[in-house]
Amino acid sequence: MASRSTVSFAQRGAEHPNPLVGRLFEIAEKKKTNVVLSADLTTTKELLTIADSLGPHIAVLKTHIDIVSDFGPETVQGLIELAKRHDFLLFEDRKFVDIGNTVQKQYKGGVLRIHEWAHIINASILAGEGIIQALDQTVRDGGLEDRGILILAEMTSKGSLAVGEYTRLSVEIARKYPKSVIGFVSTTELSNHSPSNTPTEDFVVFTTGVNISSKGDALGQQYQTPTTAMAGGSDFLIAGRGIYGASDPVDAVKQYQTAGWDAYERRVASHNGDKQVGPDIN
Ligand code: 5BU
Repeated sequence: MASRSTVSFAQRGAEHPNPLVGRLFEIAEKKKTNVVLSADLTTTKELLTIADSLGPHIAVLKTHIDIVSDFGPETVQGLIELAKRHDFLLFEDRKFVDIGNTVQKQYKGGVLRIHEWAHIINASILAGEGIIQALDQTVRDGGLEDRGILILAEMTSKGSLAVGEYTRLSVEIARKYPKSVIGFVSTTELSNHSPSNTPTEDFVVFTTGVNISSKGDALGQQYQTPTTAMAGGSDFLIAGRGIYGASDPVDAVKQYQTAGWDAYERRVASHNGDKQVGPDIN
């Protein structure tokens, strides 16, 4: 994969064949943020309250909708309304992992009806290519232009088995589904795992495990800072407890926004030979 990480989001959005990616980069440029809030709250009220207060500072809101204890139509309606009001995308971190036939039902149906409201979903290739084929089919047959899949190419938890050949195959499978696979959840850009001859290939890199003040938790989570993630080729920084768990979440999200955006601007500027962009703060 040719590296696109030093190209501006505006240019990448304008040149990208997938309209959802165009919209994502447009939102990021307009709001000057590449923060994805991992809103791992467990009641509808808490989820919608944090989405409303932090919405102006984020590009994407990531949910684990199955941990919301009082999930119902008002949960989804609230998320859709706030996404429109504050202009962010919705990403359900469902981590689909089953056979194709089952994931189609999990994506479209059940009580969660994820396909109806989540712009972005993610899936693991553990079950083989059929899972991506099945989700791709649902995305394309669903008649909705703004849906995209991220492949879980790496994970941030200690001892993760999503490494090496697994990661390389994630990239190869992604290339076969350009209409629906928009990128990866990975800790770095994956250009070295499987080089491509297509210079315009542009997978978006979402990086979890981002935290300014902690190195990890007691259950195996491992963190890096916004700056190291951006230096490694990340495009969008996914942060949860570092933001919503802070004593002042609005203040915290602004710190992540500034750190992420400054690092992005530095990356693009240094490639263009211009070093006069903001200090390296985190
Ligand atoms: P945290 O509070 O910033 O640690 O939350 C991280 C979120 O990202 C949480 O929702 C996880 O389920 C999610 N996550 C992760 O931490 N690591 C990964 O490799 C992947 C997802 Br994929």
